[in-house]
Amino acid sequence: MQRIVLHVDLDSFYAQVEMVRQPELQDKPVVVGMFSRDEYSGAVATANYKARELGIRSALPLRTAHERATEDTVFLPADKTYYNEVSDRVMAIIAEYGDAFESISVDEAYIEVTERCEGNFQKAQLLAQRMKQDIWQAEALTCSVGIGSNKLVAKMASDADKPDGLTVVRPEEAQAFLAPLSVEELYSVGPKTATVLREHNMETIGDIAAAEPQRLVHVFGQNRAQELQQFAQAIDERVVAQQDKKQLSRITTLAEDTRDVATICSVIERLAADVCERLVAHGVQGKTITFIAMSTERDAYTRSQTIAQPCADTTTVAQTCSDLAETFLAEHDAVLRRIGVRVSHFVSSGAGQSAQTSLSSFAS
Ligand code: TTP
Ligand code: MG
Repeated sequence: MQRIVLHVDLDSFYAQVEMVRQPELQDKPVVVGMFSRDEYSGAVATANYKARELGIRSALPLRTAHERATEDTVFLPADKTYYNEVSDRVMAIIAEYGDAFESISVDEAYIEVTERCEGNFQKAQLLAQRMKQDIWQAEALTCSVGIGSNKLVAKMASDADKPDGLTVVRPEEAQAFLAPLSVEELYSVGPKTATVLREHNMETIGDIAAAEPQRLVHVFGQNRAQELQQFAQAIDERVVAQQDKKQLSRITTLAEDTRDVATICSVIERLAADVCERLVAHGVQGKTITFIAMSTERDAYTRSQTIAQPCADTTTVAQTCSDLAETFLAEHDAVLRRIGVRVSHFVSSGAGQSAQTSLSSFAS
């Protein structure tokens, strides 16, 4: 079956999260910095696209960023704890869409979708659209997605159209897609390697792909030469390493915004059944059950309870979660837009089934 990998990269991540948190920043250049003493010392973590137009980028000294800034540019200190929380929620959504899921950083992940999409790129494109929509609905964040026949192509495809892009590179197009890009854009090529390649008159990835192998071996040695040429020819067999799941969750958008307990509990029942089905398939049971609520104001709440005996049965999970929801609604006047059920704190149920079992359900 044709292999299909997706790479997801959130757009100007820290800055975008701040713009969701403070909508009044929406039309302004926003710079998130790692301040050391004050907002003039340290470096830029990231800048939104308006600030990038002013020449402000990641790693630029904040002093220089201030010189380039306009009067309405907003400088904010990085709030990593908060970005990690948002990242965890987004990653949980992305993980639901893959047969295997591997997060690479706070805002980047790969998913393998070969089996789920039956090797069909059209299906992968639809899946990516649904995933982007889901992330948007849940968190009001945009991301750029690349689809390719391996990690290398998927990652380079996600870079090709930012922000909010979706780029599909089919296997037969992969070499032509890479060929015109300059050598430093190739995965694994840093500034040093790029300089050496240029000294040998290789400017583009296409030049590396077409180089006489012996010429590359002479410069880089057998192993590295082969690796470079394979990457340049869009060959990459690195697997998407399934990370140990520490939790399983299912979140859905309610048919209508509501705070009606009966309606919410009936949706919880459905979500709990889905989560428990997957717990069983993974051969695990969980001790902590969480009710996830997102309000029409886009505030997110969680309420958890740890139970005495780990379980994977729908009745217990649904009942515990419904109790949590009921208590939450009694304490809060929030109207809910999305709700979710999460089970975490796993212990093995000894069923002996593989943790690699592919997940068959999509978040809706
Ligand atoms: P990136 O994905 O490299 O950048 P980005 O998401 O801000 O922008 P893009 O739209 O181009 O993807 O990095 C993710 C986050 O990591 C970024 O928002 C802030 C943080 N970061 C730093 O703190 N320092 C850095 O030098 C870089 C590159 C990123
Ligand atoms: Mg990013």
